[in-house]
Amino acid sequence: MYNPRFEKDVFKRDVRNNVKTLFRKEVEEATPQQLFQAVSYAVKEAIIDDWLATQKQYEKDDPKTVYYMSMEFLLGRALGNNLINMTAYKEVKEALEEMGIDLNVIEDQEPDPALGNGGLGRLAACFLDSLATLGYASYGCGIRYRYGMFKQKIRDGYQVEAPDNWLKDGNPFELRRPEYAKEVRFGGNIRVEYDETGKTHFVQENYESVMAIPYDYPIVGYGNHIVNTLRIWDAEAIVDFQLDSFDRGDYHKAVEQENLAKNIVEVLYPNDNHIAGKELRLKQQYFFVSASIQAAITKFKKKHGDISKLPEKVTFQMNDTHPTVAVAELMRILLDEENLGWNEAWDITTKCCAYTNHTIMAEALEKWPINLFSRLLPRIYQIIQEIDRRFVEQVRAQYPGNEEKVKKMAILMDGQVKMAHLAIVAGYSVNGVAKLHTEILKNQELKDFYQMMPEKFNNKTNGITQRRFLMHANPLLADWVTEKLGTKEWITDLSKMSGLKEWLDDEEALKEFMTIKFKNKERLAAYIKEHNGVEVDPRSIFDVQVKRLHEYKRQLLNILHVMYLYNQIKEHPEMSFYPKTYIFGAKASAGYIRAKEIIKLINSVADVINNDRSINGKLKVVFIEDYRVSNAELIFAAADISEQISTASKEASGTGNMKFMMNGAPTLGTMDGANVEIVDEVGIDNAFIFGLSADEVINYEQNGGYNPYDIYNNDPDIRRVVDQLVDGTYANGDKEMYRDLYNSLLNNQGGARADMYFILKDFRSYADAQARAMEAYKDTDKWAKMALKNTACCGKFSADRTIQEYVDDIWHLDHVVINEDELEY
Ligand code: H2P
Repeated sequence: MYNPRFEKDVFKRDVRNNVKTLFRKEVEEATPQQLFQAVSYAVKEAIIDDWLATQKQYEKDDPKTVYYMSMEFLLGRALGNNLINMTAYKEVKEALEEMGIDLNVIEDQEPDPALGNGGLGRLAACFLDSLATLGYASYGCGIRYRYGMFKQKIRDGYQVEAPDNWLKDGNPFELRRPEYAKEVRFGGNIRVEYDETGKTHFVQENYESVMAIPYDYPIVGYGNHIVNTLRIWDAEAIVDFQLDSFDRGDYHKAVEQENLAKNIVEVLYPNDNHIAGKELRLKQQYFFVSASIQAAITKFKKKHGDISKLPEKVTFQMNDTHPTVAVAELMRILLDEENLGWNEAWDITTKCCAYTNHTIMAEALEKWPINLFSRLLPRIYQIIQEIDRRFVEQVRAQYPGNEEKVKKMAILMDGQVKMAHLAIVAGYSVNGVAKLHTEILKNQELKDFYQMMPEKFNNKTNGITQRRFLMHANPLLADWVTEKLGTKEWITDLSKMSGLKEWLDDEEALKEFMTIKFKNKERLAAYIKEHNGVEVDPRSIFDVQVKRLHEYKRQLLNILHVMYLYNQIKEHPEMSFYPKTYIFGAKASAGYIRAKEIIKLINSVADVINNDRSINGKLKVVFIEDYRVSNAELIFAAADISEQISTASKEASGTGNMKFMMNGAPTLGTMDGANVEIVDEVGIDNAFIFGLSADEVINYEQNGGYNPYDIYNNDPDIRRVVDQLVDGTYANGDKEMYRDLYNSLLNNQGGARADMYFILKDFRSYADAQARAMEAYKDTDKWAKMALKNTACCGKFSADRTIQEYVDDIWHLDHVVINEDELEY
């Protein structure tokens, strides 16, 4: 362990002591879960020393700090990752082995903290890892949901949601910090008061409030002793008030306060790219934003006093529009508590807040009904009204007589508060998450804003952390990379991976590379056998699509194509066919009916195909239950082909695509999101690209779509597959089970165009790409080269690169170094 204080014997003693004090047991009697706790507390010991050292260094250097505000942090398990970043994984594994404990088994005891849905939340987690590793002061700010993302069970092919009680055994890594609690107020009314100088004061009355209690979670940087903090907030009823109420016999009010507190942090909304517009969600947003900003200001003032200097030391990055009330909350504090005038407060706010857009999906655009918003956040609403009034004035001044512009750009319009508009107007930076996405924002979605304030717009292509998604997920490959490069530098500088290109023509190296892939496929096959009871052949092509289930991500296209292949094999048993295993993993939002139908369809197709002995196991379909960070790590390492098949223009970036690439799986995908940049890096010959371009899609959309019957009527293979949705083939004779999917492909329904996501339109070109991939795989040497080329070209897609760009262009943070010699432990 890099921690100078670490000694194997001390560590072992700590583990033993922990087992004793926590559970009154000997190591030999402890359950794996108890051992996980004991080991984690021993690791935490070491982390705490560096955490303290980091705080001291920050105290001394006084660096500028980014507060990364996010409703979601999809962390995944901490133990293994912490050990990797402490450069202690192998030592600890060894120490535990000597005690008869298997670290892998222990790691499997940790619940996945799933405080996020998909890419957006996982990105936030990768960013924290990179910020710590690069030595930048940062806080992640979020919510300590009592229940994270639900656990998915598949029953009879259907998704069933079970609560994720991730805290039931306690969380060894977190720290409760009641000394930093903040009160957050909701509702009531605003009374205007004038003081003796005639100055106006706004006083919130008759409100309900809760106490926000922070829980700090260490974010360990790689090998640099930096430990940053993820601060997630829990809610508690305000005790004094409660007692007081009891005294007055106001039992009801006290119970209400309790309930308010309990409800706010109860559960993560399981919607991905879709906003349900529930009042509780707005409460959650204001709750964590208000607490985080109050805490940031308290911290700043303690050190600096002069609030006008805030932008020099603090920046708030809003991860999507979810935390956008931050803008108004900061204004409220500056106006009402710091007593600044509007202009000064606005000047500070617009130098402190920046916004990241993650999607152009219309259903993800956050708009709140004004009546709900103003009732819940009366003072915040007043402030937004004033921001809007001044902004609309500006629009009118710049575009005289153009009321169309005002309609399109105002923050308050048609009875709604438009959060993206607020974020753009108040933010000093607006960024998209991949080149193509940022261009679409500038030229389509946010065109009016781009024209008015082009200087705010910039691109920050997403990235992922190689520490988790290569080192931890794929230790065999990680070691091989280190050996071939002759250095470990890639761990903190992923551009070094390009050195692997030297081995592209080395037969021996290619063989080793593919042997590692094979071992990882065996590992995944064992997992599938254990969890699905399905036998899959690691020699078959593992073709993988794992991500949230969403129509635009087009899992339906994938499974329809599998149905097509199955028809082909049945019809032409003699045709040349390389055995394939199609692997899916996806959660659907609980209320997203069509997404759930698609899950059922995948499982039904799996059932039919996997049980058809006549095809000799040429084709298998597996739906991995409860896709989450921990099993994702196994899956990425084992994939041969990475399916990234969203309708072009719809996937802002994607980050799974990068994880597959890093682990040596070529992309089979559309020119969408970061796929475009992946192809730029790896070359078009090392990917399988198909389908409409973003421009073509947008063009069709602007002209009312296309007619899927043209395809259905003219392509018998496609027609057959579509008909199989309603002829009972995959539904035990039930012709209605998939009628809705069938209709969605062929018929306009209410507001929705037939085949909105161009599945039939792209089908042929997808099938061609699939065929090309299979041909390529048959040529083992060529394939190995292609796979290695993907790993060798993944350098750009490190979150370290992304974060450095945020630092250089948006945040302007100071780099902090902890000198090992000065550590006091
Ligand atoms: C979203 C986008 C992805 C993007 C990610 C991170 C919202 O993720 O759709 O394209 O890569 O943010 O910027 P997801 O759909 O997985 O929740």
